[in-house]
Amino acid sequence: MGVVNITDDSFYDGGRYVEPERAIAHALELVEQGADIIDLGGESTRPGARSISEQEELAHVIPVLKGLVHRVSVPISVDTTKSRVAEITLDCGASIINDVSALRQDPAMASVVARFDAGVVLMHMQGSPQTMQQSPHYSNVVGEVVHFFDERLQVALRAGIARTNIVLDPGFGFGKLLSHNLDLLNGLSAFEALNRPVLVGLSRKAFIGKVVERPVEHREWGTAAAVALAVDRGAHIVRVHDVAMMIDVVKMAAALNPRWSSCEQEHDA
Ligand code: HH2
Repeated sequence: MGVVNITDDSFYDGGRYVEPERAIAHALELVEQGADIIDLGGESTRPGARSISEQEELAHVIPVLKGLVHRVSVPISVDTTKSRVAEITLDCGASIINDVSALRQDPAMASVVARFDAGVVLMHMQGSPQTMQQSPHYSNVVGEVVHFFDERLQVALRAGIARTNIVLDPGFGFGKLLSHNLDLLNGLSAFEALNRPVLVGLSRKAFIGKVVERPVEHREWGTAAAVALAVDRGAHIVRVHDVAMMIDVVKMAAALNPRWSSCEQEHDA
């Protein structure tokens, strides 16, 4: 999943793709590089980010979505917590809603996703983007995130979302200290029990910066190591800024793990 943030304050690419033509060109480039999904974001979720209105978010996302939808064959996902943004973007051709609040922020979100029969990413976060890094606390982060997914899956299913449309994401960096992020990455295979694809968003995140002691623009090697381990531990989808680089990392990590290499052989057969 290649990330395109149409914002001025995203933690890595903020300000680069605010003009629709630039965002469209970047998304086309990511598809060319091998992205299987494009994730469009109109509002930053970085710690302390300013909330924006529905109108502002739509003004960021819609021109880019409209410019892309007939030019790419990969599914387009929209990173939003607002049901009205979901509804309008799904109507304009998006097919996945990436909701970092896991359907909790907007009570109408679940029914919109169900009505469009859309894909949905349910991400774990402790707190909200405004408060999440103030004092994250867990006694067993992996167990608590599994429990959260159990509960959110029930909510999604009760709202009429098909089980096969749901992807789970432990939410790296969202209300987590370094040790929590490392425990989640180490324990990623625990999510297999939930029988849904697992998405990880590790790309250039602050916890990687803490380990490698580098600013955001020099975290690609740290990201590569984390992505390789995530694939080895069962991640099905990796959300990244640097598709060209990470596609080789994913291919190599997948080739080394019988779980993924046997999938490939089935496809080849
Ligand atoms: N991370 C970010 C945003 N959206 N969605 C999912 N499902 N998982 C993630 O880990 C995730 C996400 C943060 O990254 P980015 O979009 O690059 O930054 P910003 O939120 O500042 O726009």
